[in-house]
Amino acid sequence: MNTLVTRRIIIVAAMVCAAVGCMHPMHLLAAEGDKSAPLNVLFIAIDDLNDWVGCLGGHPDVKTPNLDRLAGRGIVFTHTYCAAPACNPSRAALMTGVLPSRSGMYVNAQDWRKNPTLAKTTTLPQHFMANGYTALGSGKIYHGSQPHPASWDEYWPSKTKIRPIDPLPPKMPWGGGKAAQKHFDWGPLDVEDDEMADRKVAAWVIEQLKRKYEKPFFLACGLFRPHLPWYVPKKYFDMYPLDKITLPEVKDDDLDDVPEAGRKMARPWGDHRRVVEHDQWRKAVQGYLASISFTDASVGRVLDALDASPYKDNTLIVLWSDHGWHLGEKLHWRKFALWEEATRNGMIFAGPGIKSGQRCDTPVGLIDIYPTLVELCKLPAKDGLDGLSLVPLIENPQAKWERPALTTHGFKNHGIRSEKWRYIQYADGSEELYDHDKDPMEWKNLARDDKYDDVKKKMRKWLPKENTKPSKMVQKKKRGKKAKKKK
Ligand SMILES: [Ca+2]
Ligand SMILES: [Ca+2]
Repeated sequence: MNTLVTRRIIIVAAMVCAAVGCMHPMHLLAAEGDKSAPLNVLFIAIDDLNDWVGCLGGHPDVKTPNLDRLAGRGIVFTHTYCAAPACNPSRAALMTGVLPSRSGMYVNAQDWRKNPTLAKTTTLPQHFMANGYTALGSGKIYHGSQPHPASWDEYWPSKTKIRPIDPLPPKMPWGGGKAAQKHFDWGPLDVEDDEMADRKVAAWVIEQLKRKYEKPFFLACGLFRPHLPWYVPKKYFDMYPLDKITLPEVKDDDLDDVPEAGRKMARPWGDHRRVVEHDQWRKAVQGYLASISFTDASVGRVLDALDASPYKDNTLIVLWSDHGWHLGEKLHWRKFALWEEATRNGMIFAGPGIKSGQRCDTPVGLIDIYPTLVELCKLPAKDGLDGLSLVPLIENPQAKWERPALTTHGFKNHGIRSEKWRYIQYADGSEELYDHDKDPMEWKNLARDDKYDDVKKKMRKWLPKENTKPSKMVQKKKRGKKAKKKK
């Protein structure tokens, strides 16, 4: 209850603050170093990056000096979980502050902009614009095919085209065809870094850091890699020699104690079988690692540009990835599941007022970014946000935090992560329970052991009270013969 009380005090304080007009007059902005001047925001999004980051400890081989450097100058939340393990619903939730269970926005095939609840919300950059900021950005912030022009004053390449096209290898390295499954492919590119779309996005962001602004800025930089396909310049592949790659630890019978609903999410007969049959596992891990290091270098360039800019000391940095990724764990690939690998990702805050070199291991959510930025930038509190401001944890990473992290994948399928437990409940009522103190790989499902009934009961308390039916799909899903017969 303490957290709730504290939060209420913070909200009331923020409301009083807004009411008496302690918003910063914009002309103060020119005065660099003025502690009362509003902070700029550098908002860096990375696509599909799981915990394979040096400072998160998810993979022994990965090299991410720039992400680690950023973590070192602020606070890294080592256990951050997405609201949904897919690009579109995760980003829609983060940018609107509304959980999938409340909005009914669950999967990539829905248009978040036409969702009845989300269409009416004020997005995070819109809230900043409404409070005196210039919002500008480039790259993937919302789902690629669903940009949101109303969120930005300026966007590059344009408000409807979010990024340039990436170079491709002359032929698909994995030989193409059915085995590679379109973008489920990897291999080195014989191009310079600057030819990559992410580098063009970063270069545009860097140019914006050289400009003069009338107002404080909210500057978004959306980096696409390590999203598939894992085509990046060869030097990043060379960082990870094939014979020295560490593969994830996988138990072949891991799905035996997982309910049917979970096995359907894992689809072991799909990607995993293909990867193993074609002897691609090692190469795939190499491609993912190479893509991570490529993005790490992009982040480094942007950080260097910020440090060389007049905004070095009055800009708050937040960096996040939209969800995790499996590379064979639970015989599963990609996201689209409720286990640790698909749901965990990194999140870093750094900048004025944030102590450097901090780590917080408390499970929190990407959903918490909206209220946290609002509080850190002293904007008026925003109603209707499902996240909690993480400021108490930024101030004291050991602070008591009651609420576990919630991830939802499709209607009524939920995963709840506390410090010790992961509890999953699928729409059909079937369950999983893992003890992270003893079983960080989530190999042993304890849900059927009545010894854990109390634990399950406590975890169920955090399931969403409402489950909104999915809003309309963009494309009609292909229906199987069975569904047709029923009609
Ligand atoms: Ca993604
Ligand atoms: Ca198992």
